[in-house]
Amino acid sequence: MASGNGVMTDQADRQKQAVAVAAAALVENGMVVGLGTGSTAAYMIEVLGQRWAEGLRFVGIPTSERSAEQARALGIELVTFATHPVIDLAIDGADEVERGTLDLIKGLGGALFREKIVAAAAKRFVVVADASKLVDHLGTRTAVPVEVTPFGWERTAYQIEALGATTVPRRDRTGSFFVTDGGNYILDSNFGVMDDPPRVARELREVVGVVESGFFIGRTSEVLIAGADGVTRMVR
Ligand code: ABF
Repeated sequence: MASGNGVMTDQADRQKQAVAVAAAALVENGMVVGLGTGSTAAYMIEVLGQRWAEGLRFVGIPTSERSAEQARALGIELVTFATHPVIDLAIDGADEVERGTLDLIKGLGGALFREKIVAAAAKRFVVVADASKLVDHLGTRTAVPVEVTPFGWERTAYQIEALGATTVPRRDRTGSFFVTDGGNYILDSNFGVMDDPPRVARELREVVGVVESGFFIGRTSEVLIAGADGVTRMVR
């Protein structure tokens, strides 16, 4: 018999699968599709793989090496910005979704920089998440991942702390610095619950050494949220 946690995990997985199916249904023949990262996006790529096998034809731009590998293994054709600088539809997960604005914190999976380039290139940016990610104010559940250059990261951390955060350099399983696909470090920067995330995002952008932050402000077209009662669509 499954443990309490096992039951919760099964339920969360079912919700992620439901939202993945709803998101994958938005993909049409001929589209350029941004392929997100994370467990919800992975379910979505899996469904797209099934649709590809049934004859759907589109091209994908992945947000991480992980998603690229998964898509390639499913036979999905991948392209780059060199030939496809505009994305029709990008679908990605999130760590927090703010109810009123649909602004996001992303990057707990470590792919925030590529994810942001893909979201910025997309005509339509759809977020897939389970109901636990919905918050009234960003900063409720998670710190803000901030990708920084390895050179001078301590100074960059000092400056982020001067903005009111506590920072923790992200480590991998072996205790070494977690290194992003872009070769950078991540500082998980805890600002607490924020009443003005756009201001914090702007201030972070001014810090030398910051490559990108996990704030996705004003970028979301819609959010598909999976809950016990099915999939709910929230539009900005
Ligand atoms: C990516 O994966 C990230 O930006 C976010 O950190 C994470 C969400 O993963 P999951 O769907 O597994 O919660 O989308």
